[in-house]
Amino acid sequence: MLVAKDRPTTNTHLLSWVDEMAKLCTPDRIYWVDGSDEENKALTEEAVAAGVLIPLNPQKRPNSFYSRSDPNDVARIEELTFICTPTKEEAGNTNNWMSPQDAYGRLRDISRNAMRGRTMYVIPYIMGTADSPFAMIGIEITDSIYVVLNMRIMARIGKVALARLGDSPSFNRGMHTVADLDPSRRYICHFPQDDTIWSVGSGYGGNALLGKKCLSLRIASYHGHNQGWLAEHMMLLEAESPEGETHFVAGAFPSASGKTNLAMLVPPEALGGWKIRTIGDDIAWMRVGDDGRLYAVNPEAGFFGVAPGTNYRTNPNAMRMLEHDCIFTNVALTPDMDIWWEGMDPPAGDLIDWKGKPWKRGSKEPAAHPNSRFTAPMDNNPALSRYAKDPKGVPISAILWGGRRTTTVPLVVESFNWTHGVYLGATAGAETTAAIAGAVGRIRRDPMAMLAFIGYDAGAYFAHWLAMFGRMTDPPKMFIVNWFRKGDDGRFLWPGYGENMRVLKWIIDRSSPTGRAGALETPIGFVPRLSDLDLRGLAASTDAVERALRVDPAEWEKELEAHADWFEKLGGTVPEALRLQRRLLLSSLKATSSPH
Ligand code: OXD
Ligand code: MN
Repeated sequence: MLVAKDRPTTNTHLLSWVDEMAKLCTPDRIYWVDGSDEENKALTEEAVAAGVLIPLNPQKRPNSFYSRSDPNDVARIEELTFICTPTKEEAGNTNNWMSPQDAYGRLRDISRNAMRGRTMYVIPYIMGTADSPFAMIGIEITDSIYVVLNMRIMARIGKVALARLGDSPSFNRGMHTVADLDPSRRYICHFPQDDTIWSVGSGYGGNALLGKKCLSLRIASYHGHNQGWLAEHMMLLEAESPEGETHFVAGAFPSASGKTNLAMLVPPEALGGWKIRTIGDDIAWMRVGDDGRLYAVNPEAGFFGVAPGTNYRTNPNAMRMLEHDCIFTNVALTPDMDIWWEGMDPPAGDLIDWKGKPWKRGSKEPAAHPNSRFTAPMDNNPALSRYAKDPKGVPISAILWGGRRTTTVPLVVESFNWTHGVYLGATAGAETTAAIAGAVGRIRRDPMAMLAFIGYDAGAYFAHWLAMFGRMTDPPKMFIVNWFRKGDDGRFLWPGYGENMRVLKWIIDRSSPTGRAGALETPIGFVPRLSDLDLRGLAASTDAVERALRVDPAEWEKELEAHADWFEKLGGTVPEALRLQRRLLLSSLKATSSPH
């Protein structure tokens, strides 16, 4: 058992807040996390002794551990996630709202004595590298050792954060307790004005690792709006062409739609030597640089990715990344204490499923939970970009809005201009996935993949995106991409994964100042013709690719009508420029597709 250390800071703001929380939660002991390797070893041993972590086979997966969450606590819970601003209008129509007074009252009630018999861990952490001018400091208080060990992978924690904080009052206050894991007493509350997060009743990643969705997206987007920058749900990649040119691409995709795979893509050999390297797989903070370009950093230090579907064919870099020093949550276990999930080669024998029950080969129930996860240090990634830790970030040439749509949306569309690009992001849609509790397979609008993460009013967020244009002299181009369109036979029209490099190549060519690739102008944007894509060595039929690229006027008329409902739902703050953009698209679609 680690003993409580002396308080490692003289920061009175921090000390008095920790005292206040300790008085409320009455833990048996308080432990300040220092982030050292010795500490990690001791905490890991403690977690193993407590049964929170199960060591995996050290021959197969050295220094890696397995964890199961409570079966009622396996995903982010959007119904119980709140933005607690003084007025409901500030939170807007896409967020759940509670008044700060009401929320603090409930949270205090649930947290009162919630840590009795437990340790209160205090985790100082930095999102961003310690030397980055854009880094943000948070302190997470938690009673979950699992959270401490995961935060260690996902952020820079301990002494380094306290050193940077010094005596400043400027840090995010993140209070987390698993309490009694009762779903009816589960709240994830954000107080943007107070720079405070309070999460109770859940130990699941996105609800409990407060540096990630809560701070780096919801709270950060609120700061970004006030301060003139963007906090986005985006992967970031470096693409090096065979000629040695480097380009940086950002992509917002809904949860569980392949951001990690895209950021680690292995290009097909037929394309002659492209290289993709990862900067980030989930979050990008973007600011305008002195040269008028948009610069992005990944504030995270690791990857908290969806495990099922990851295999040597879909993402070989991820499989290598997961070979050691990882934590796996809610996957299945093999008899020799290794991990397994759906999408891997069939297991040699029977398994133990994510609930800890025996699982027979061929069983219809999934062995791994569909939202089971790996937590992997960034440095494990064999394709990590040398720019991944660049404190000032990388200049972005192109922004992708990823849909997850089986119909209507072509493989790729380039926007006519910035306003149209923002429109495409604001209306992007997705079929729901297992990363969010609730129905799977329904279409929902997921603007900029930020529906669950905008920390303020969505209309104001769109206006902020529009306004960012005025700050740049060399803005990135914007595109929608959709790897998920299906043919009438229900099969995907585009093979995806590594082959997406062909789409990226077109995007990069379209975004470069010399504009090397051609396109067809359609009423909804520029779409590549078959001959504009490099399809050398592609296994898919050109007929399928053609269908993946098609703009169907009837489908788009319906789509644009549906956008009106969406804007209606968002309310009066949707910028006029986007409403007019919709009407313009619809009118020109009708005008150009009606027979004479
Ligand atoms: C995630 C998510 O965990 O988007 O990254 O849900
Ligand atoms: Mn995400």
